[in-house]
Amino acid sequence: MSLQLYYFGTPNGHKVTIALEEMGLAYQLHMIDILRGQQTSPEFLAISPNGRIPALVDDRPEGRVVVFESAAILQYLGRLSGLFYPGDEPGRVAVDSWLFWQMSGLGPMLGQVNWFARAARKPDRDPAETSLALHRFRKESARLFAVLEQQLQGRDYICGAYSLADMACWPWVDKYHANAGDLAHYPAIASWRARIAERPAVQRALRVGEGLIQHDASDLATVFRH
Ligand SMILES: N[C@@H](CCC(=O)N[C@@H](CS)C(=O)NCC(=O)O)C(=O)O
Repeated sequence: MSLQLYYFGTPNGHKVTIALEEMGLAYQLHMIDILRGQQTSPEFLAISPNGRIPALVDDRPEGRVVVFESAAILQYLGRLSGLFYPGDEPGRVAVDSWLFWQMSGLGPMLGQVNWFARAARKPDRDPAETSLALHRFRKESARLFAVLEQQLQGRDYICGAYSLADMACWPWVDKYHANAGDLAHYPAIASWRARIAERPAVQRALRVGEGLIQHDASDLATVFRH
């Protein structure tokens, strides 16, 4: 099998399993247990120099392709399959714009809310430090949700037809929408979220790797120690 996915079950990992399942591409799964530090092993860093999942290797007859950064992986799979990534320039640029929006804004902001919310619960943290950070990242998350809500007016999917842009944004919105406030304030996002959740490929994608790794509370304490 030529496609090898290096993966852990987080929103950035789910983007890629959603794309692979939607496109019907066969792949071999390599679990990278980020709660136990496997993302820092020399073997993984040789594939993903930034030490983050996901990463993808494609052994092609003309040479090995190695891709890290989830949006770069989605674009690669879109070009490979010819699916969910328009062939015309205006359509492709629109999908790229929302992919970059997710990578630079939506994902990092929702992720920072998670981090600071956890930090705020620790007794040794300065509450002023965490509350200012939480205020900033929650506010920016809410602003980004308002942008997405506007984009979804009169559209079932972000760029009209279901695309890589939805695959990138959906796992973050699905799991962490509470970081941006009450989803009831964003009815178009709520319907979009439910519409995509019904897709069989998405449901399969979320189950990938299920049960392969067992964790306990001490693993979580390790990853959130800093
Ligand atoms: N911009 C990267 C972010 C990847 C990323 O942050 N991955 C997380 C899991 S969602 C990770 O590997 N974390 C390991 C760590 O923090 O050491 C992408 O979209 O691929």
